[in-house]
Amino acid sequence: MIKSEMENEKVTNAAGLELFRIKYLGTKGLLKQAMGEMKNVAIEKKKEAGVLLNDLKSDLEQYFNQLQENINTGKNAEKISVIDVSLPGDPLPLGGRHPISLVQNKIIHIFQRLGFAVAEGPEIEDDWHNFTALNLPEDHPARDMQDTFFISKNPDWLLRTHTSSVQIREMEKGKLPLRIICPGRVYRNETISARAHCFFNQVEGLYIAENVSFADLKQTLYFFVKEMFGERVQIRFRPSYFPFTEPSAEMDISCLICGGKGCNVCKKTGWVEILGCGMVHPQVLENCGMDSRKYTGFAFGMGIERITMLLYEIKDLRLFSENDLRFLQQFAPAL
Ligand code: 2NL
Repeated sequence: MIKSEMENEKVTNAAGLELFRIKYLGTKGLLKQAMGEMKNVAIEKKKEAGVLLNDLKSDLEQYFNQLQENINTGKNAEKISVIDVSLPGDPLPLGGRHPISLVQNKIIHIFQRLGFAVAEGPEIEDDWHNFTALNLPEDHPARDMQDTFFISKNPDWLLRTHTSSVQIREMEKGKLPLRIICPGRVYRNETISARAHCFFNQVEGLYIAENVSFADLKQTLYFFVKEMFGERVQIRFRPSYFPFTEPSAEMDISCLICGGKGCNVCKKTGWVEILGCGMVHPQVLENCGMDSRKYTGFAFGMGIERITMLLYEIKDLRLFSENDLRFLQQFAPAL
C-alpha cells in the first residue's frame, strides 16, 4: 500500500523531494510508523513482517535516490521550479588594480594637472630611438648585450631599455612646445633579485619650449613630490651624469619611513633617491631636428616600482610580477 502510494507521488523539484523524504522516511514518516506496528505483530509472523519492512525500507530509499538523481540531472523535472529565483545570486568576485597601475595613474594625474600630455610608443625599438638619438655613444655599457635584450643585430631591433625612445618619437614630430610624460614597461637584461628585474615600469617626462630652465625643472618636480608624498616631504638634488642631459642630477626625497632620522630604507642617510633628471642635451635636440639655440628643455625619469615600494613599504620587487593574490588583494578597493 505504501509502495503504490509512493509510486504515484509527483516529485519534480528539490522542495518536493524534501516533502517526500519527510512523509516516507522522516522520523515521523510512514516507514517509522510501520516499524512501530511491529510490536503488535504476532510472534510467529514477526519474521515475515520484518522481511517485508526491510524490503519496504530499501524500496523507499531506492526510490528516493532515483528521484534525487532525476532532479539533479534534470530528468522529468519542471526546470523552472528547480531554480529558486528568490535566492541571492552567485557573487561576482570584484577585482582591483595592480599597485603599479595605481601608482602610475597617480603620477599621470599629477602631471596632467601641470599640462603634461601622456604619450605612448612601441616596446620593440630600433637602435636610433633607443640609443643613438639619445646621444649614447657606441661604446656605452647600456648598449651591451648584457644590459639590452636584442631581438636582432644588424639591423638592430631590441626591447626598449627606457621610455626615452617614446620622447624621441614625439620630438621628431616637431610640434613645440612639447610637454609630455611617457609611462610604460621597459626591459633590461639583469639578474632577477629583490631589487632588480628584467622588466619594470617607468615614467619619463619632457618639457621643451623657449626659455625652459633648471628652475622650471626643480619647481615641477617639487610640486610632483608634494602631491605624491605629502606637503612635508623635502627634496635635494645631487649632480649626476646621463649622456642625454647636461647638466644632469639625481633627486632625493627625505625618507618617508623615518622622517629623515635614519633607517634601513634610507640606509641611515635620511634621504632616498627617486629619480634622475636634467636639461636635455643640445645634441639630442639637434638629433630630433630642433634648433638648440632657440629651444631648451628638461627631462626626467623614474621607476614606478621604486616609488610604489617606498609608498607601501614593499621589500621585494619580485612581488609585483608573481601574481600572488595574497599580495595583490591588499590593494583592492574597500567596498
Ligand atoms: C633614471 C634617469 C632620466 C631622462 C631620463 C630624457 C629623455 C630625453 C632627453 C633627455 Cl628624450 N632625457 N630622459 C633624462 C634624465 C634622466 O632617467 O634614473 N630613470 C629611471
